[in-house]
Order: sequence, then C-alpha cells, then structure tokens
Amino acid sequence: MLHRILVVHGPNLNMLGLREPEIYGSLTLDELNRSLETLARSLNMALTTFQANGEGELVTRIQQARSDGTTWLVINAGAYTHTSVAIRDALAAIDRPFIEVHLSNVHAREPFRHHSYLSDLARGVIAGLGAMSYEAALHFIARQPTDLEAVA
Ligand code: DHK
Repeated sequence: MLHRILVVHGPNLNMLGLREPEIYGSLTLDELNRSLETLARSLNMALTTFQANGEGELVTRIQQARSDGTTWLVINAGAYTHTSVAIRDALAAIDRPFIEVHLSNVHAREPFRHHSYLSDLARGVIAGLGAMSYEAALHFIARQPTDLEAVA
C-alpha cells in the first residue's frame, strides 16, 4: 500500500503569496499544493490537500481521515495551533500519525506562537523552512513503513 497523505492547511493559509510575504513567502497556496503533489508522486505516495478557515470544518475533515484511507497527515493549523483543543482532540481521535509544520519559525516570533496544542501528539514538528517544512515532512513519511511492510 502506498502512503496516502492528507495535508491540512488552517486559517489564512488561503492568502499565501499575498499575506505578509516577508514571513510566509511568495508562493500561493495553489502553487504550494501543486508542488507537494508533484513531490509526493515522485516519492510514490498519494496526496490530498484541504484548507479551511473555520475550526469546525478542519475538525470534520480530520475526522474523515479515519475512514478515507489516509495513512499520515501533515498539518499546518495556522493560528489554531496555538488555541485549539478541538483540533488537538480530532487528531487524537483518528489514530493516525501526523507531522506539525509551520512556514515561519514560530519560536522566533511573538510569545503566543511558542505554545502549540498539537506538538506533543505529533511524530515531528518542522518550523521555519518555508515550503520546505512541508517537503521535509513528505520525505520523512516516504521513508516510513506502510502497514504491509510493517507486518511482512
Ligand atoms: C501560520 C499561521 O497562520 C500562524 O498563525 C502561525 C503559521 C504560524 C506558519 O508559520 O505557517 O502562528
């Protein structure tokens, strides 16, 4: 079985490219998603992306990952990283490994960005590498065994 990755983007990430480019870079969300799809294909993995500004929509999509064949998640929950017990609980509920990513180095920014409700549940946390934060997550997942390899 191939890894099937769900990339989840939280609030305001639909404004990538326009929004504070000195912090978040000049790539649009569409360009980022397309480059991640290309990278995933080259690593023999399937990748789906989802973006929402609302906490409830994000929770609902994460819940669906339990039954849609998703094997790993890569999540940039945006500002909800620092506030959302609901997104934490959804990630805990689905029993799928995930990597928390951020474009910016949240630890070099305002103190309220230093705490994450997700990090202690994540397999890894990657911050500050721009689009490469997501790419590094995909490279890591590509080297993880699939279920079939794990039982072989
Ligand atoms: C994106 C956001 O929207 C912020 O709210 C987070 C994160 C940082 C990022 O760096 O990708 O604090």
